[in-house]
Amino acid sequence: MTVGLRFPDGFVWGAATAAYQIEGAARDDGRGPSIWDTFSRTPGKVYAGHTGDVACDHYHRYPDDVRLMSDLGLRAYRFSISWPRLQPDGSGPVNPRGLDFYDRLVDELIGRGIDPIVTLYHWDLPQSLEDRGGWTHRDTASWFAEYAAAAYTRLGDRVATWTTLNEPWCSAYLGYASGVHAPGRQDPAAAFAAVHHLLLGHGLAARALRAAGAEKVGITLNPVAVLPADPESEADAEAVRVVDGLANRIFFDPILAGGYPADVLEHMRRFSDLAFLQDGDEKVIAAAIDLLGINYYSPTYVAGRPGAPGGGAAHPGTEGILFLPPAGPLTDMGWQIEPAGLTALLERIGRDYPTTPLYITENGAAFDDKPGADGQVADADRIAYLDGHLRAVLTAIERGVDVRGYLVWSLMDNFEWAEGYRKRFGIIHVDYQTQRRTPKDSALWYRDVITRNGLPS
Ligand code: PNW
Repeated sequence: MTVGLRFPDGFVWGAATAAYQIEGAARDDGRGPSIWDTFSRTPGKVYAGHTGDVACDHYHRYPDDVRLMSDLGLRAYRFSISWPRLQPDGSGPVNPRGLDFYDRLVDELIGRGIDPIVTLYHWDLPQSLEDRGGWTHRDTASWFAEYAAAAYTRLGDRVATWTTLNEPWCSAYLGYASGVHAPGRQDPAAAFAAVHHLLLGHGLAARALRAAGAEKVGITLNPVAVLPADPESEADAEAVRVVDGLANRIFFDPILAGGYPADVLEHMRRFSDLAFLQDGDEKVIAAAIDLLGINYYSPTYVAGRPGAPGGGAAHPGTEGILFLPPAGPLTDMGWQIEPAGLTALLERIGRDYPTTPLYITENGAAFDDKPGADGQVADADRIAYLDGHLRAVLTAIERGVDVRGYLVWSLMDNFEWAEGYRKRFGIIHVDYQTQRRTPKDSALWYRDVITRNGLPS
């Protein structure tokens, strides 16, 4: 039976954001500093010295923003909770005024029939925890579980879906190995310790949420859609295996298959004595989950080439592997546009880890959008990107992969980490001078997709 361009009944349509990227109000109501405050205020780390101090001022404008979501017909909204709003020092007493904000936001969403999907950690570690070692320090995993329980206690009566981490690949490798993200450390051994403690934090938090009664618990990963430059080449297949281990199986296998793969342990041992890996950890990390969030933007092509420099500091131990430069049509991030990469990735996950329902928790594109003379933002390139990737999702579903929902990145233009405000991912345009929001053409197109539960053919 062909489903044409329609999605399965009950498919979840929504949009995603993250606290530090949109909230602003960095010093309001007792919020403590996070590693992204420190990093963005350090000269040279973020484009043009941009910070999240004001961002989209969503902290004050959330009722208007939720109204916009409702106008677009969103069924779900994925946002993250700022840990340092809840616990200014990262552990210990909870700041009730920080929780109040999320309480009001959740009520606003529910009042408009929009399902809240919470991300507990989208990269804004409390600075005082980084001062104690951050994710290289084992206790951070336990503090994270305490924070998760505190958030659940207040919001769990209204929020059904809880995800622990967003993209631990970025937190560990960009934060601790290449240093292009906060906290900006450059030490591969620290990055592997961070990988493990992030995973352990996920497992402990999942257990705490479950014990407290959470309906659905999950995690969001950004698996690298790694493809061989030459599908016939054995050397390229070997390069794929290495990069897939380092970027993907290092997360998938502990979470979904009971432990780290032997080849990945061996890879890590080249940089670390693995003293962080203790008896029983893998059992904690393998806590059952109800959903797996997948963030996809672009594929990565690799080739086995003796003497090639490898993928740089974010890919420790990949010397001898050539990471091909992006080719063909690119987004404003310089990322290659290739929807087939998403189908391939989903099919692979569906095959190797078949029992977990998948949600696309992020997919989208940055383009250099500007309002025209009529005030509208004509972003045909973004519509084409989203249309192509939704077709790719549909293809995977037709081939039997259990994909339950799609959340576009992002609801609105926002602080794009090291790129500051110069990269625009929103389906809603934000004028940062006036904080004026303008739904782009893609937002109106998306509203139509949601209404018909499918794509215009
Ligand atoms: C994701 N990379 O970040 C994040 O979850 C979002 O907060 C972010 O705004 C979005 O994608 C767009 O960048 C990534 O360098 C940042 O491979 C960098 C990379 C991947 C994902």
